[in-house]
Amino acid sequence: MANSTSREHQEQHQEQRQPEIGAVFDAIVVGAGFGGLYMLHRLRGLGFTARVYEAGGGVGGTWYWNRYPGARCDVESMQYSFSFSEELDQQWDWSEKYSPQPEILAYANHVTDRFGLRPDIRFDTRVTSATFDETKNCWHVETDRGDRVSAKFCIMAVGCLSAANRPPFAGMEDFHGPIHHTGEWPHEGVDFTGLRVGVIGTGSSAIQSIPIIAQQAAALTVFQRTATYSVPAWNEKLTPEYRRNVKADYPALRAKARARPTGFYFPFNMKPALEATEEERTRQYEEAWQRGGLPFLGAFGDLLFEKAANDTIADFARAKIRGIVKDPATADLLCPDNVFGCKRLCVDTGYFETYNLPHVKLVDVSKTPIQRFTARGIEVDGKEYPLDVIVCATGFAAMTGSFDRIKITGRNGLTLAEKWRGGPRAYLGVASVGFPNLFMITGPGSPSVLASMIQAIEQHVDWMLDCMAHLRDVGATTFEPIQNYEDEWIEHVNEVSKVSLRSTCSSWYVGTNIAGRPRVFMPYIGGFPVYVQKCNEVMSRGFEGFVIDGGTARNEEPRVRLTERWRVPLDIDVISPAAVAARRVPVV
Ligand code: N01
Repeated sequence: MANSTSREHQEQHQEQRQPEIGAVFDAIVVGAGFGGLYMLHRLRGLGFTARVYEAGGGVGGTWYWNRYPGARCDVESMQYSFSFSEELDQQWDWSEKYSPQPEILAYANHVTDRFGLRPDIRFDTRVTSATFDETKNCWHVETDRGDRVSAKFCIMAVGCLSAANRPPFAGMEDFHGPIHHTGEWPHEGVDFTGLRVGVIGTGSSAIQSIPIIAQQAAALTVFQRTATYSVPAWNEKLTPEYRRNVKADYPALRAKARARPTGFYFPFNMKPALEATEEERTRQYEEAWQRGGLPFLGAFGDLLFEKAANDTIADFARAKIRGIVKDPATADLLCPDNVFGCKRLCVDTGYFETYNLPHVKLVDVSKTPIQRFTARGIEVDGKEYPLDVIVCATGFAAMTGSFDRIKITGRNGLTLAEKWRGGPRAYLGVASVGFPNLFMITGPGSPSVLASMIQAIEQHVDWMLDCMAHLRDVGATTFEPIQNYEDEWIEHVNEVSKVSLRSTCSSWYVGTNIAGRPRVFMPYIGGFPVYVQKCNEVMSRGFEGFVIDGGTARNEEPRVRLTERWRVPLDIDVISPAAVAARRVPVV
């Protein structure tokens, strides 16, 4: 497990450290979540010098910040983990099917120490700006601790869901009690015992935390703007025998996961729901419900493509809610009326059951929004709800918010924020025209949040390292996408999103969870293996679509191929939007 002594020593040392001025590295990495950690490991493995800056006091990214009660992964832990080291896979033991945040954070620390990564990371340090120097072909990076360093490559490992969305509710400053955001939870925890608690939001963070907060609070009021579908996790302790069985053939499981649109493996029924009888559908949904979790969406093959098929799973899920929640009026409010799985599906333990507790109330703020915070609570529709503490489970400025926090300036003084004003633009989601040698791990336009994040991270990092090693081999100075390739990719990302029902509702996938943001479907929904194949092709064609400049630079295949392990057969039989689009299957 994690070496806490070396960590404490390191954190203490960091507090006292002097700013680094003038240091030059091959690569600067922004963020020490899973993306930054794996990037650093690979950079070092290939002999690159690197500095990682991390705003938090430790590694882990999402799992460092999101310490709210009940936080846990909802991709099974034995898949929600790095796959690059078979020894690591064999040595680490996950305790639960969906392991809790402290255990995932311990894993991140374990990986950090096991691979000796900590010395290259500077904690409690937020990168404030990154500026491309067109005369020296390098990036100058500045931090809030006065560091001024430069590097040939700048790598954004800033995460997709890292910039907390704190809606500017009127009167926030008047509220007499604490206000916590789930994504920036106090490290010492929050004791809700005997308190009147208000939770704003009913997304994944709320759904995980509400049942636990309800156990402690004297009264809990949940302010719901949009009802959410949620499937039971049926979380459980993993037995040694289960772990042994998985580990006996771990590489095969990893390979199967890579062939899936989601980047993780679960049983998937190809049959379209609309071809099944009602009885067969109900049986299939019931079985899938009993297995629980995100794989519920694999009950039939057409659920995210055909509205009529989606209606059948939505009806089933609403009936489940009505079967659990005793008060019919509350059950009505909790029943979503949008497309099932359109917003990110939630996975819960006892969420709907919580509303049967006498001290838990649901307040609908869909038609009459939260008016203001008062000194003593929250006011909605002229009524004040008295509260001692407020939890904002209001989500994130997804995909681009963490880029927006850094002033990233490319060629001709153009900032990334300016370029992305109408929506993010990046070729393959890895790099953007006008920003040479800047890589984005799980950037917008890549599968990222629609795949298992750690697999998506590993594939991106491996691709980027093959690329960087090639640039070094040929003595190239810059690497940058070509405009029409970037444009075509963005067009493809948009086109393929229309094939899926996921693009039809308001959600953070399209940026509309926050007023004023452009509506653009940001992740690539074509399916993980489809995307991987595209990345492999681009590389095999000598980085087609990129300009490689300087030295003896050639657009040719790289010598180093970390990406070999990502060459999986394209499982076209598994329905993904790209597969559907390729076959021209008609969809709603
Ligand atoms: O955030 P969200 P989250 N007034 O955006 C509401 C991942 N994750 O932190 O739907 C009132 O989903 C908002 O309402 P609406 C996962 O990918 C994973 O919960 O916009 N309400 C919504 O109900 C997830 O999808 C896990 O109408 C307001 C809620 O706040 C993503 O992170 C666990 C409001 C925000 O929900 C984000 O999840 C946690 C306002 N002004 C998170 N503004 C796992 O299980 C917002 N809301 C692995």
